[in-house]
Amino acid sequence: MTEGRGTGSRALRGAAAAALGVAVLVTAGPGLAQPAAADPAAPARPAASDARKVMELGTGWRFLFGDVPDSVRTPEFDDSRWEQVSLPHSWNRMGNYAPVRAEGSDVRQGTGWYRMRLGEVALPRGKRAILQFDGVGAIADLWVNGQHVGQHKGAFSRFRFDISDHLKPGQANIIVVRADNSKPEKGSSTEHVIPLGGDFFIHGGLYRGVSLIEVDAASIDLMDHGGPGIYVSTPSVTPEKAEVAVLTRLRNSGQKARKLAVVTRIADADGRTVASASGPARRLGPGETSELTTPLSLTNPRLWQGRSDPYLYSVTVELRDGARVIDSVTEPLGVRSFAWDADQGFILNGKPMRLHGASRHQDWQGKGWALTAEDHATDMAIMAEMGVNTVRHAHYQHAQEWSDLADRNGMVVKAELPFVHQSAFDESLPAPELVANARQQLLELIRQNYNHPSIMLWSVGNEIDIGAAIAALMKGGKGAPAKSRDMLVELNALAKQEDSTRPTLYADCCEGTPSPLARPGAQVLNDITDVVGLNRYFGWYYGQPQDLSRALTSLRSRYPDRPMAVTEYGAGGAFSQHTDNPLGGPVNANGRPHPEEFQAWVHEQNWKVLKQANFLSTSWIWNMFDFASTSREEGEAYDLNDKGLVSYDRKTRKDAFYFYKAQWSEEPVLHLTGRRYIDRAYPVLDVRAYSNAPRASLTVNGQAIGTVDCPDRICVWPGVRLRAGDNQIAASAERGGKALTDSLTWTAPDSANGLHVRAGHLTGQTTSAGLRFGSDNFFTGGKASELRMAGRTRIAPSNVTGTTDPELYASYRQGAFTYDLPLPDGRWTVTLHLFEPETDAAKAAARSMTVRANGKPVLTGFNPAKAGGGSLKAVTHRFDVTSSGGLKLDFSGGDGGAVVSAISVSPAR
Ligand code: GCB
Repeated sequence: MTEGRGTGSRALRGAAAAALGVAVLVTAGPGLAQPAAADPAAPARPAASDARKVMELGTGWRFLFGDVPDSVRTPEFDDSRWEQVSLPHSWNRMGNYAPVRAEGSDVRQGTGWYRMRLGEVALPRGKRAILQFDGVGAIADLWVNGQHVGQHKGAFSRFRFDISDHLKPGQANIIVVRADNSKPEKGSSTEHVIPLGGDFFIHGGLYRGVSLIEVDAASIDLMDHGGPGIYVSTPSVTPEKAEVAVLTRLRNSGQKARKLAVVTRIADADGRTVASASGPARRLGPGETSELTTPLSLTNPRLWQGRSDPYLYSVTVELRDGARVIDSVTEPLGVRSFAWDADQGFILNGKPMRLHGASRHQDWQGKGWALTAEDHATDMAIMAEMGVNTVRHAHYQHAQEWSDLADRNGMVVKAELPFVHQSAFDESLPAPELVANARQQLLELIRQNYNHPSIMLWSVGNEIDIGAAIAALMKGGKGAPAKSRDMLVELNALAKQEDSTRPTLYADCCEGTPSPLARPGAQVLNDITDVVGLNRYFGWYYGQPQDLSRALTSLRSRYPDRPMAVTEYGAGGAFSQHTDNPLGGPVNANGRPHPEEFQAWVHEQNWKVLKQANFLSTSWIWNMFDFASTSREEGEAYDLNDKGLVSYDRKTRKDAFYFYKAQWSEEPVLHLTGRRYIDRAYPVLDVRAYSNAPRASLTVNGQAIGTVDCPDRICVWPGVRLRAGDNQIAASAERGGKALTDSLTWTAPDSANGLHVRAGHLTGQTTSAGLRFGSDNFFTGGKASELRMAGRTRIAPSNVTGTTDPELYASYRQGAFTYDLPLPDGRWTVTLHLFEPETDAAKAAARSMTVRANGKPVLTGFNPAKAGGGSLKAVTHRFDVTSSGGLKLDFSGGDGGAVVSAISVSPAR
């Protein structure tokens, strides 16, 4: 399937659309000076024309959350005691790195009221006043001078109201806005506003800008679903020639007919006109709208080449009434062709290009959704630093500033409709009002973002059946699957009707996965859109990372003709939770802990599979930044989804960030992992670094450890022994003639004190007696299990009795396995912490364990239930051994296998 070569003009809409005529073509050609490279830091948009005046209404607002009397809408109302705020503003704040909700959090859902005294607006004759809102969470109602002007439903799109007839000449004008982010549920105001659910919080308020636009009554249409009124496409692009089509939509809101002409101009990045066209004046009657398409062409165009050369032209359309320019709009133009292909993946300007990306949510710690232009720029800089070349807008329309940045930075973007999680509150069909709202938000998404060259996919839904699947799971597997297919089919058709130049995608949660949410009998949704999007969490919510490969291959054979993308994959990562070995135990994905090293491991393993799946067009990491979600208590955080590679405040990059930076960035990278795991549990460990250098060298306390190759951009120095106390770890490498170094300090325990291993668990534990156990490590074989991982956010406590430390017995390693403990030579006392996890009496009675230390049996035919007086009773077994070249403990035990919860080795007395 080849896209990006559409007809270039959207179908004319509505009977009132009387084409003004096709303009005269003037082309400027190759003789022109080469345009300069696009500057990613250049201002967001060319200045507004003289003909249209834009006034930002960023300051002077008064705000109150909650119930207010009806008189609040009237000009006379006294708001002097309300809080003074400036935009962007939201009352919501949440998400912190602590196990409880932080004091300053604000998770209120309901109505927030904003009032502003506009002052006198001297609207010249023949002009209109348009109030523009760039984004209000989630339903906005506007009153001007006490009169209700209109309502907009949808938290992410721009909308405008013509307030001309509500303004009072010669007096102050009072604007009142009600922003409503009530929780969507049956009977609520947001019952029929997408999204009905999702793993993110809909922040309330005027969280983007508001502006007042003064424009001629005859203008480039400002009332086209919040769109710019001009729509630029490139029906054909070759290195020699680009055909450009500019659809302009005009509106005459005045009382009399006008004769209007349109002049369309393409300028290069230096502002030089490289093509222009003007058409004859045509009549536009009062109240009429009209569309015309202007074809232009560029000879030897400089192509928009993704991150390597995101060259931008601009298109300016001027509207003229006689000799007067009465309106003008400038939009970006990136000349490119692209395709999403089932076999070759993504193709840009005729060449296959490997895309690798991450998703981004629009919230920041302490700010919620109220982001400034600098915040957006910071996010983009961090993503660019990591080497991302494609961004998924999770899960809704992002700010124009952000998409402008994506254009200028050469990111390939998947833009998204916020149709997420569910299509009804129960098993019903979606309500017609909900479908209508989704259609409205889709039209807004497409028209408002049509001109961003970075956007190359429209996502029309994300896991829209998962809400019903979760509900069914909670009812013990009973409950019908969602009935969302027809709605998705309808939205997909609408997207294609609106924009023939970009394909559509749906992001599916479950088909063919071992997820408990893969419902038998669920409607198939992956055959609807052009591109199949897969949110796949192998190694996190289910399965092992390497299982991803088989899952992708099998879905590819099910959908052989459809391009495929992994729309999500990832793992949570906490800054203060660590593991000595990511294979040591199962992770509690929906709870705690989320060791940072485990997150990095899941990414290493997933990327290994994704990198080799050449048919995939792209993959997007979930997620670039930690983001707010009030349904979460996980890792070290509250109200946060901790799958970000970067902290919520953007200040700290997790290890996994550097893994990808080493994979993707052109910059030389050398990063020692585990820099936050300072106080180590073990004095012997594998030192690891991520680097795009071919090899790297390590010193510990100034002593050379060695030089290793860095296959897959991972350098490992195995079994490095640290001294007691502080250790200086330093790595060095060279890439492209550039010397790289990285260093950190770790504190290690004294190896003379032995080793203490918590079996079957990802993190360590300090006992009530103060003995510190590291996480499970030094093992081969066996299976790690944890007692009752239950609960979405909490682990039930261990109910093993007969010990002052039941948590030590909450996990165990089971089966036939070996521990190779790197102990110094000497005489040791080994304590095995054991119990019988099996509550079935016959099975418990059948267990018969044997343990050998350096080949010699130290326990034979041992039955933990018998020794402890029943199942779930702690027992310890102690013996002395002499180690030479380490201590090897072999565990075996017939069918039921051996079981051990902890191994403690201390110097023999
Ligand atoms: C998903 C959802 C996304 C969640 C994510 C998670 O599949 O699409 O909204 O945030 O999983 O972290 O569970």
